[in-house]
Amino acid sequence: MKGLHRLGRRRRAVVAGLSAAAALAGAATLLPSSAGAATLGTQAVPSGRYFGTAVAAGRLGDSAYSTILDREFNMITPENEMKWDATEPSRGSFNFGPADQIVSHATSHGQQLRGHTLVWHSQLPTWVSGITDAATLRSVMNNHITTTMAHFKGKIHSWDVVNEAFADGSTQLRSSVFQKVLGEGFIEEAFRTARAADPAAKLCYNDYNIENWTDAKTQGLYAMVRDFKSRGVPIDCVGFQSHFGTSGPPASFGTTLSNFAALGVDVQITELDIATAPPTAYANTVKACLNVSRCTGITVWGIRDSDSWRSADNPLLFDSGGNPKPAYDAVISALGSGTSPSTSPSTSSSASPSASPSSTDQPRVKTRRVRPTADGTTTSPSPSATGSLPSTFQWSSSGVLISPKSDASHNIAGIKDPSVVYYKGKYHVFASVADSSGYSMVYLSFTDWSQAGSATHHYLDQSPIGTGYRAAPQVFYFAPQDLWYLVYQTGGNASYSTNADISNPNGWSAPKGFYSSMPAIISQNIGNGYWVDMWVICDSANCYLFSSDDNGQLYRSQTTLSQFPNGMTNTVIAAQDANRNNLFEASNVYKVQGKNQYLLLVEAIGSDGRRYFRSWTSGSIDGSWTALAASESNPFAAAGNVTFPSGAWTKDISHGELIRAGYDQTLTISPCKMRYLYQGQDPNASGDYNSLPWRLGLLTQSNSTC
Ligand code: 9MR
Repeated sequence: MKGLHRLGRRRRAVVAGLSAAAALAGAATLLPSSAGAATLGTQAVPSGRYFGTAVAAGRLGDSAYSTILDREFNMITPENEMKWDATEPSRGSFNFGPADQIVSHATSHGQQLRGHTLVWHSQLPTWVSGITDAATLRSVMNNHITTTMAHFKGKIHSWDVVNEAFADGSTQLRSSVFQKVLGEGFIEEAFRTARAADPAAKLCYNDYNIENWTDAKTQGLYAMVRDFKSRGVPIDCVGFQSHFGTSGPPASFGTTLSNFAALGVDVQITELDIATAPPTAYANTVKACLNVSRCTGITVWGIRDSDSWRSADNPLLFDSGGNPKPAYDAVISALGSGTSPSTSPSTSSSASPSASPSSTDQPRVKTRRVRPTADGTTTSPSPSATGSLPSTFQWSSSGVLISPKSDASHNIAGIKDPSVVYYKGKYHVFASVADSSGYSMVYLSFTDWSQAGSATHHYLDQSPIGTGYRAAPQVFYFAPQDLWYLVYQTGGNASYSTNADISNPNGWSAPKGFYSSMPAIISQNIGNGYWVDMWVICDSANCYLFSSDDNGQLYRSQTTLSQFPNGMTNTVIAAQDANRNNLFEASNVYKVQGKNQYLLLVEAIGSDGRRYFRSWTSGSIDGSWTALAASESNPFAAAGNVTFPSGAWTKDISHGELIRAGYDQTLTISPCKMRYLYQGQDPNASGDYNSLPWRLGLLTQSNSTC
């Protein structure tokens, strides 16, 4: 990271970092309850899912209600407050008051939000249902979507863009003003408008009676989603309302979820309630979701039976007195068993973990190259994983392990942005080196951390990588090509070099760009930021390139595994925060060993101006991301959750990398006894950002339970 031309802005950003974490699209900032007894939300988090409820603004003042809400749920759907009759009761006159009340409750309690709903035939004011002219209705619909989404921009995890558009018992759309006046194309138009309005929100189609696979309505919707995906119409998720009778979900519910997921959309259970709340029916519903890795969360449609739209059925998890019912225990226990969901056909997240160099590491071509499987010393000394990621972290830091080494042609102020793999009995570290005149990169290797300080520094500007601005390296072995890749930034592009032998610093090829130019979505959002910190991770089908803009956006592009490194396209905003300090730079994405789970780390700037890391998890690389330890008070890593037995040499826990369990393109980590190589600096240092005395140290997790 960190361009030459960034000096002034860096300092301003540090000073500006005063506000508390704002809600982040695609990721909440806090867990709803502190560590302790299992709750619905905390039980869902380890598998990368959320557990939500519908909330009525009018009940927030009922403390029995809000106590359960904040203890149990980490996702909120406003039950009625975002519907058209509430938000735009007369044309062009918007009222977001009741919805804002819920949003503000969610934000201050670290809960994410589902937006419900933008285009629906019901709860639609008569001024809309009476429109007969297509041009008027089109403009009214698009304005409603744009204005509503703009108001909540950056705060909504998923929007129900279109609700209940299909007719019961049919593959066709139901009759509605939208269908009659605009034709069936209104759905596509609504989704396109929605994407433009808030590119970071997941866009869902939501409906009921679509849970049974063979139902005509299910099939009609399936055909529409397949068509949308094949034509690039922006749809990210399908919401299955799941208002069930006493027998609970149909036997084919799991098939339905996985078949939709296989189209390349997330699936969510959005309005679950079951007449009389039989525990087994609830458990079966939860398990159906857990069995599909793209089933990203479950929302029940209300908290207590007395809060339900069908209260006579007593369909919820808490009785009217707020006591958990037997169904609650069944859900808690089903969630607890679901931390390793089986794979849906849609995802490739079941890619073999790379801890053992046996599977993905098999080279296709026999060459002179040094192969990672050449001896038995290739496995990282990371513990093998049978555990799960915790939701709070504690670390112990080493002192400074690696300092810059200047030579006749390099007068280095700081060593930064390390990337590290353990391969053939050695740690191989790549890092940026900075001084007031610019950035280049360095390579060193050593057998043990006690040797790190004495390792030789090889300056990569002497390799074909060459001189000029090169920074923030990431190294991995790309098994399909039996080749090492170094990914780094070169100012105007994300670049890479390759090398047959990681231990040969002169073997790197000259830089090549991943893109022909900065993707449009980045130039549209980067503002005064900088395009930094490129990061590649692959599953068994695709490779993804993440980057940051120091302006609140995390971007993601993708290509197929077979095309890599060519074909990086479809750049989208993977996460966004209105306060750039909350989502600043140095993002890492890892595969968690033994699970269909990914871990996202993003460096943030705290209210004290110091750097720290936030974390999220997801069942797939393309999200959605659920908060893990994502706030200043519960960070992934910050000075506050790190002890320094050999002296507190830094208050910044900044740009670095986890020590991986393997070294290939899957970037697999163990969730146990984690170690993080990071950059820190003397807290009293000041001056130009690029001349700060950054040094490298190693965090070791001290609260690992596995
Ligand atoms: O729970 C909602 C209830 O308070 C409203 O009176 C009703 C009005 O239509 O909508 C209920 O929520 C519905 C949701 O928005 C869409 N799917 C069906 C839900 C239950 O009717």
